[in-house]
Amino acid sequence: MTFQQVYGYEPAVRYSAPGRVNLIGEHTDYNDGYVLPFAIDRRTTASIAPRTDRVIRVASAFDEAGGPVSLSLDELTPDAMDGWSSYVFGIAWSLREQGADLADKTGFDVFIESDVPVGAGLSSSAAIECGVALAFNDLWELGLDRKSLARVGQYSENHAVGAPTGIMDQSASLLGEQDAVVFLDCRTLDTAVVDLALEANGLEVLVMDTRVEHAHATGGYAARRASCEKGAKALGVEALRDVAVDDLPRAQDLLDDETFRRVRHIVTEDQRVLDTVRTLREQGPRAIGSLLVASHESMRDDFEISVPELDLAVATAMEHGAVGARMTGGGFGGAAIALVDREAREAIAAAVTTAFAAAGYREPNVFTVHAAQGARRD
Ligand code: GAF
Repeated sequence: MTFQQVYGYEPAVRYSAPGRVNLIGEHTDYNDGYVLPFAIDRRTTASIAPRTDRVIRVASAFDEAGGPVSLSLDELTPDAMDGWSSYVFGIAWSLREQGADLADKTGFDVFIESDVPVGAGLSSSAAIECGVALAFNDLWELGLDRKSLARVGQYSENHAVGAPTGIMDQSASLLGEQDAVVFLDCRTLDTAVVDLALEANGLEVLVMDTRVEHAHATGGYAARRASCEKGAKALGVEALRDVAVDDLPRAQDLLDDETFRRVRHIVTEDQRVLDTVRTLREQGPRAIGSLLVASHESMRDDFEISVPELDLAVATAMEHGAVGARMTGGGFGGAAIALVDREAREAIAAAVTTAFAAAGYREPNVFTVHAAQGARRD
């Protein structure tokens, strides 16, 4: 299915935006903390043509129902949207909610294609949101910068799609740069681009998608967020970002065991992000392996968002010589990453696949990713 096949004419413009891998800094974004993601070389493309009325029509290559779904700019409310098309309509709604005047704007025909795997924890949803946000911002001449567009995407995800997520994924998709990670302070939205230098060091990042499906609109993600808010309140801070590693003994006295372990993950993870940035700058990527592994252990034992498949992928990669490995993204399924020597890639991928078969798990999808440029007009 193509734009031409759905709408009967050619699109005027194409915008694309990438998925992301988070190198380290998990669940720290909604605690006003630090994250270190990178945009990947898997992208979503939005082909678009302006219309003369106020209707937005949306279709996609992956929607088996085929025909476009329509919504007028005058009917935009979260209740009027459902399914994957709310990732597109939600952006128009969110732009308006964030103050854009759409009163004299006209709509678009939109067609979405993507090679970001869905449900793998690689932010296929943020890739749609960010490509569409950049396109609508340009075509409607709204003049928002990329950090504001990340907020628009997060607002849509939170209130139109209904997942209580942070700002990391949209920031990575909009601000990513080739061969670099995005160091983001989620309180101030200050960013620094940090060289990843994988190629110069003979390294690659392997994604090990467990194909265990997760959904952040329900369940564990929201529960973890609530635990963090409970911990911050009990400790009298605005957000867990304001708790230092040295404050943890006092926190342990004040909190129940489960809340304390959630807090400990966030506080130590923020520190690991800072340590990873310093290590990358001073020593290069080969020196960050133990930080990645410590992050995984903290998510497995303290934050309890891993699953046996993710633990097996990480353990097998490490046993077969990975420099470091950890689950990436929100957890409860999805993917782990391993930092590996280029020459060891095939052997580690094969070992993970063999270990999954031996454990009776679904065959994992193992592939290499590179740090790529963020959202752009193609
Ligand atoms: C998901 C969310 F969308 C992000 O905001 C972030 O919280 C992540 O899980 C965990 O670090 O990807």
